[in-house]
Amino acid sequence: MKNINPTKTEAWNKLKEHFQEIEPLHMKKLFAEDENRSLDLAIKWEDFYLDYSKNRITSKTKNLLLKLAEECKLKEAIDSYFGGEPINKTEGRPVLHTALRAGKDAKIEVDGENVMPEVEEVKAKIKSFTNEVVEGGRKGYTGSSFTDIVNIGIGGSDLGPVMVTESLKFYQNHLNVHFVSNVDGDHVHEVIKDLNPETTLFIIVSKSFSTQETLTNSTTIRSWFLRSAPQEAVSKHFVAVSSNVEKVKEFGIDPENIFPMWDWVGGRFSLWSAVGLSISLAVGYSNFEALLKGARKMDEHFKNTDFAENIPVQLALISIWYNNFFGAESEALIPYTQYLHRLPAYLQQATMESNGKSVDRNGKKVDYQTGTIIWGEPGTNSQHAFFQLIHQGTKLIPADFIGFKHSLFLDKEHHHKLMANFFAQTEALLQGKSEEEVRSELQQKSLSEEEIKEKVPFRVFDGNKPTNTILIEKLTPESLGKLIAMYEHKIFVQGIIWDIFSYDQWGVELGKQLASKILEEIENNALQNHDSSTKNLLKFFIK
Ligand code: G6Q
Repeated sequence: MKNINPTKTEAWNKLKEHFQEIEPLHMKKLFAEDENRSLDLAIKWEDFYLDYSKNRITSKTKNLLLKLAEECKLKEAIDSYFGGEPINKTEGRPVLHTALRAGKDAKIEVDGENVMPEVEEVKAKIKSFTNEVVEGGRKGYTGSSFTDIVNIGIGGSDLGPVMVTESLKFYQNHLNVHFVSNVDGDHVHEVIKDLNPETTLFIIVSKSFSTQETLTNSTTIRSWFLRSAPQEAVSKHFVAVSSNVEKVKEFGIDPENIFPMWDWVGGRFSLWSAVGLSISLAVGYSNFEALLKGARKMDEHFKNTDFAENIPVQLALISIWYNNFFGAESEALIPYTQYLHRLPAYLQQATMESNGKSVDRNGKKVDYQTGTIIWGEPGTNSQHAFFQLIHQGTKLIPADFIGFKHSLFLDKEHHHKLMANFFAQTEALLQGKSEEEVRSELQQKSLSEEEIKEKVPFRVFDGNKPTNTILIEKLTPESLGKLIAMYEHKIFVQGIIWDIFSYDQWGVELGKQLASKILEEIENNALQNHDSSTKNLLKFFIK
């Protein structure tokens, strides 16, 4: 991969000049001047309809952003990404979550060896295990079938599976799936308090098998389990997903019950691997396959489509436009379906852990903005919560609105109301409400001129607030796979253009190191040197 400082490109400098023209313009004017705008700035692909016309861009902006992608050698970088080159250079690994969904006919090499046979082998293991558990053939130590599954993992070994199982709840079978992640003992005790050890299956998910939270929770759960079950029952009730086979065996898990994963799959992109075992159990293997298929289709679209019509590329470039030229700091993600309520949390990790970097690929401090802050909640709930700030606050918050043409329970009355809000919000954000409009509304209420004058300023909406609308036919495992992969590739494109390494996460290490030192001090009641703030807090805690 080439290391190109984006701010030194010709396109960047032209974008800087172009920003001066665009910044004062209202999108209303852009729509009024061009009746084809909403068709030109939209992409229809499979069951997806992306409308990005409600953005503060013109065709010139689009062309300059495409030029930026070209100058930053995006095409070449995509080839390196899918081709298995070690693009995660600071950890010396390729980034191949795309191989997990590439299909059995693909050939993808790591160090000269095709990884696909191994990938397919693990998938076959996930399939047979899932079928045995779902159909009830696999039994617990007293001969009962499983009713409950507990996924024990954190970060990438938790957020993806939680988000997908929540998103696909409509497709869920009889198994109840629970997640334990936090080292907070109240989390694990709250989850296990109502579980029956005889009918519960535990999946320990830890790529490294050395994560404090996961090992602590697993040990607590195993002790709880052994209070009623004999030692030999552990092999029937505990399985693990890890790349550290030795450590899993040390924990006492039967080697038969280990689902391998690989160094070339990053934690936050691992739900497509055996890390997604809880997903497969919850919705059945065929739905898990459909999820992978959706992601594969998005991979193909991303790899093979001209950048001008390429969904992840367009989303990434528009986001760079706001982040680096408008100075926007965050992006909101508003799914208009309750099922996707964990998508913002999932994408917080995927986006912020990947692109929250301030050193470029040459090891130099950057002097431009990188990673955006992601946040959001489902609509319409969010409308009654933080939309005030998006509509009338001082900050520019570009937002993605994700909606579905069909609901799952087919309740038309609800769905029409939901979607009316979906369309109304992006329109309101675009149009705003002018002083004249507010005035005439108040005049109709027969208010005095003085009252009107006093009320007007608070009721005006500037509008001109950018949104992308992603309208999808229906929430299915396949469309969800496409949606997640779409954001994964958006993250990749941004990392390439910002000239940073998106696939490491050194920033999470320092806190971990300090925590293990402080833990020792707490346990031995022997405080070492700290800043006075930390010291006094620790004294208060220990006393
Ligand atoms: C993700 C990160 C991180 C990781 C967790 C859990 O990309 O690497 O969130 O997934 O720290 O790690 P283990 O799976 O090794 O327990």
